Formats: sequence, C-alpha cells, structure tokens
Amino acid sequence: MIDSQDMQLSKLDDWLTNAASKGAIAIVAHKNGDMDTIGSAISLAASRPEAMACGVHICKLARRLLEKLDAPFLHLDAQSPRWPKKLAGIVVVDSAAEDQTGLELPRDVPRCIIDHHSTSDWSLEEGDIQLLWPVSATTQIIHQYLLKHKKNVLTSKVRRLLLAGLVADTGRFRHADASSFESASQILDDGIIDYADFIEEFEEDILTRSDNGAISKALSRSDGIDAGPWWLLKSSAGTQESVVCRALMSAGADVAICMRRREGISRLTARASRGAVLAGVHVGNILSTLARTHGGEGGGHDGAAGWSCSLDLMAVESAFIHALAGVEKK
Ligand SMILES: [Mn+2]
Repeated sequence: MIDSQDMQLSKLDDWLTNAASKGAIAIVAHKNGDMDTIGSAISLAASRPEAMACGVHICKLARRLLEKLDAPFLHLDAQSPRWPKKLAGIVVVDSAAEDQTGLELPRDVPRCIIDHHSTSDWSLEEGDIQLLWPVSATTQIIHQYLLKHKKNVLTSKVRRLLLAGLVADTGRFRHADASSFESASQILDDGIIDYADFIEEFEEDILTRSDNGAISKALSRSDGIDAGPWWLLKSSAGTQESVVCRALMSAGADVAICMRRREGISRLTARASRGAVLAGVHVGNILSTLARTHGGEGGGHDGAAGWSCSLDLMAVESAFIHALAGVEKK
C-alpha cells in the first residue's frame, strides 16, 4: 500500500532530519535546470542549514530569477563534481532518472527522490525514499512539505520560487489541474506577492533575438503528416524546441515534435494536445519505450516529453512516427 501524502511528507521530514544530523545534504536539480527543478531545490534547501541546492547547468530563465532573488546555488562540474563535505544525503528533485541529473551520484549516500513525472527509472535501495506525486510541478510537493513541516521557510522569496516552478511547468496554467490552482492559491495566500506583477516580470525578455530567428526558421521548415490516426507536425531547431512545439500545437497538431542534434546526441521534444492525450496518446510512455529499445534517455508526461540518444535524426524521427502511428484512437 502506498502511504498517504501526509504520511510521505512526515517520512520526508524524518529522512531530512536524520541526514542533517549526520552531515550535509545535497539537493540536486536536473541538468539544464528549469524553473521547476531549480525552484524546488532552492526552496527545499532553505529548510535546513545543512542542505545545499546544486546541479549541472541551469536555464537562462532560472538563472535570471536566481540572480534577482540572490538565491544560493552550487554549480557542479559534470566530470568532477565537488560535493559538499561529509555528504549524508542526496535529494534529487524533478528527475525521472539518474542520468537526467547529468551526474554520477555517489551510491553510498542515501537518496530521496521527489518527482512528478509519470515515468520513473530510479531503483531504490535500503535507506532511500521516493515521493512520486501526480501533480503539475515538483514545487507543489515542496510547497506541501514546507506548509506542513517548515512553515517559517515560506518567505516571499521562497513563495516566488515555488510559484515560478508551477507557472513554468503548467505552461502558464494551460496544462493546470485542480491541484495546480489549489497550490497557487495557497502560495499566494499571504498576500505579499502581486501576481500580475510577478507574471510580467516572469515573461520579460524570455527569448533573445537569435532565439526569435531560430524559431521562425524552424516554423518555416515544419511539415505535417498523418501518423496513423494522428496529425503530426514536425520540425527541427537548434534551440527553444518547446517554443517551436507550442507554435506547432497552436497550428492544430495532435502531436508536435521538434528535433535537434548536437555533439553526437539527437534530442526529440514531443508535445500532445489535450484531445490526443484523452484519446490515448502518452508521449512520455512512447519516448521511454523508445529509449529502452533504441538507447538513450526518454520519458516525461502524457502531453510533454523528451528523448535523447545517439541515433541520427532520421532514425529518431522514423522511430517516433512508427510508435505514434501504432497508438490506437480511443
Ligand atoms: Mn517539473
């Protein structure tokens, strides 16, 4: 039987307290950290002096918010990470698998996995715990933990970080569910954050001029095909693949993919419309299956997922089309 969420939060609190009594705790964000993973790591790290948020690379938007809030974050080198001394616990936030952290985690340290992806490739050992909740953002889980166990940590700075993760992972609440709105309302309930102001700041210069150029080129290259019962729009771009996918979705795709190849690694980003998801498409499952069959790492959510591997782009594209075409419409 799976423990209730309250029970899981109590276990998390015990796990953190125990680790903190023995040494330092590293709170690891996934590589190329987005707002959700960075917001989760920093907010949770604020709950204890022994805890430190860390990770490999962070995205531009997250970096800007960190600078603005002057939030502490330890940048780790993927090849030779300098972990905090006397490491007694590793918490990994918002990652469905170890390789998503871009690090090789020391195995002799107890792990705590906190995530909201519907696929999980972690294998737990004695002393490890996992909180895997079906919510829109990992920051919602961290928020619930702080609310129940460390309420004084919920300062306006921490609330902004939690909200930023939630706003980003729900696509400005486009993919939100009841739990996302409940979290947002609880995060805002101290009345300190002016939401309209927050969003305006959040949206400021997200895209650079060169991003704009890359996106418009990607759109001009886009192509549509019938993959079984699904209308698929596809393109390639060296950057901002999720923005390209969003644009392709607006153009009426059931499923959109955008691919890129860099340093011998192909990456496919996939999105599915709500209608397609309700009719049976789960791009997270498709991509985790493809990663198992063809190698690399893949997975994510029903409507948004990614796959990185060493196959060439042509092979990646045809594997995806073949898999999608095999999904029957409910
Ligand atoms: Mn997330």
